[in-house]
Amino acid sequence: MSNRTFTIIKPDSVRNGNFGKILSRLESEGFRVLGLKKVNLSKPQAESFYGVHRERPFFPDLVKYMTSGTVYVAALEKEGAVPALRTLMGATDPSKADAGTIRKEFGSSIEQNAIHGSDSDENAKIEIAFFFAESELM
Ligand code: FUP
Repeated sequence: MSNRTFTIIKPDSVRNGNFGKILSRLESEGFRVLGLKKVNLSKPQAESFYGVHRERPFFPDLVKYMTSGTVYVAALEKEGAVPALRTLMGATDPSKADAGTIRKEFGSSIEQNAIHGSDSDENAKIEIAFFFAESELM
């Protein structure tokens, strides 16, 4: 199992002033930040990042939302990072997420759900490489 995962602190979190709180939560749960960038995603970047969902009805709105404001992207390290972050994030729909999860605390809808986390080691590697050169991770 890899020790790396990838996260996006999404536009609603940044707009609502929750970036620092979410980062603090990640750190207190034992994630180390290997790389961090403040980014405004372009439409092609958002379309490509969420390419697996291209045919889904929510795709245009998802792209519009993800390009609606600044995000922070980060590469994180922790033992069993992928499942650890998925558990900490909670279910995609914040109303269905467990108490104490980031999405329950900070998300407002299935679209504006505060945070992204990779769903497999393979995708974590792809998503980290989407935003970071290996030399930028430390
Ligand atoms: P997750 O891995 O929990 O982020 O969820 P998915 O990969 O299934 O979905 C990716 C993103 O698409 C979600 F974060 C939000 C968006 N989405 C919707 O807007 N509507 C849906 O019905 C499902 C997902």
